[in-house]
Amino acid sequence: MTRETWATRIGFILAAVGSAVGLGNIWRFPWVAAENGGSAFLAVYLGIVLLVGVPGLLGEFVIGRRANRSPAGALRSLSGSNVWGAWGLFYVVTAIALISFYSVVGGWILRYFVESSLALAGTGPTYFANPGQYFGGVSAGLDAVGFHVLFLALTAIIVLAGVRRGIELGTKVMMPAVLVLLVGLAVWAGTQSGAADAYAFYLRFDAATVRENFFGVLGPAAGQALFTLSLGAGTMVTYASYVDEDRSLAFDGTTIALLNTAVGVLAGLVVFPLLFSLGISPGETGTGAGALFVGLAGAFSQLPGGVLIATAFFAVVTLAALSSSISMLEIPVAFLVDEYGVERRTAVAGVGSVVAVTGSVCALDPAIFGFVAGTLVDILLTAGLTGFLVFVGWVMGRDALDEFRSGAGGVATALSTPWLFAVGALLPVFLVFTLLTTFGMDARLGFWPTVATAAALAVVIFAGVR
Ligand code: TYR
Repeated sequence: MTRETWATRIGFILAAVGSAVGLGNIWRFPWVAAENGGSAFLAVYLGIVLLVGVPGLLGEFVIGRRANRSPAGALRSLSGSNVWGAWGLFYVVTAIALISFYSVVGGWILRYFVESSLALAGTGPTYFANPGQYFGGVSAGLDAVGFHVLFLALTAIIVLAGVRRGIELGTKVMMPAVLVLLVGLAVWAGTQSGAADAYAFYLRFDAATVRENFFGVLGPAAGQALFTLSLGAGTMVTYASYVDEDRSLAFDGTTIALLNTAVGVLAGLVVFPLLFSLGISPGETGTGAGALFVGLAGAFSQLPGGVLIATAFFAVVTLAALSSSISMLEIPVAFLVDEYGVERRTAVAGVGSVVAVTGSVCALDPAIFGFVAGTLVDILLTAGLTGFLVFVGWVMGRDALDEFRSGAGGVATALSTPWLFAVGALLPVFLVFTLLTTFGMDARLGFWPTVATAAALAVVIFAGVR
């Protein structure tokens, strides 16, 4: 059987944007930012998106398009080494960890969407009445398991339909809807009473805080940047493996990262005015998984037309989450299809059943959920991207340059050699050190001198070898 490819260029870009834009932009970003110093976080985060995210994204693209295989097969076939092939299994595990917690949150959101729609139609219970209590019910017990499975089933149906008729067609419908609704919501949010305060909170640049908090926010900022760009699990390797044209990966990658960042900023322009219109600043809602749900539902309950706004908002989040969860499920599915010739149907059913169970564990146990969503995923994605980049720099080398340049314009071609140094030497050093900060190592190591020395050494060694 011939391997599927994207039907159109815009199809690939929208699928990748669909993967990138998700709960990471709308749900995770506000509370990670609130936990890590607000706008200080935003500044560090934007820098990391440009300097680490985009080059990293291109690293994954180069592997995927070169190999036309999903991550495990790609690493083995490009290197000819079973050790790399075995490391490739890491990505299958990462993808399963990701979708296990992601489809739980997806389930909560689906429930909010369903109940807002019912309330809009005048038939549902008014779930806004006590937002805290309502969220407690949504996020616990069999209710949470049921909606997790439902969300997973929706994801599976799209993946089942294949690359063109499922993922490409689905994201071609979902992404424009997300963009239009989100812009509409942002405009509406701008008319609310709290908007000016919200913008002041969200967009102010506080240089002192950046300086004081730099070390503390580095790890979470890097984690968030990788998460939001869908890096480190192999989604972008897999999606690029369905690209069959010579077009500029650098152009596509930059477009995808910019669109994703724009949606993140836009989501803040919706979320923060809503919270502020109630007079709650994000710091006060507390942080953690549920804060945003409780805060927003509280806002919806008090605003004129709140049910309508709630329905539109949760529609956006549901679509954004779905277009991301399909890109997670596609990783293990493509692995089984590519490496073992398993039929797509069987692969989806098999992986889906596993995630139904692992996700239910997350849904039922808040401690496990918190560990997976907060710590484990950051560690796995950081380690995963490091693996890909070391591979691009040290194993692919010249081939990576060729692949990067194939279809690229003048600017991208000129940047290709610096890019290879970045992915082969600088970024792995950076990522390893952010991993260490996650484990609280920075103070002991004398952080920056060590990073600088290690980076310089890596560049010299890399230049010598290449
Ligand atoms: N980028 C997605 C979001 O922001 C999450 C995601 C992470 C999707 C890793 C895929 C992936 O491989 O919601």
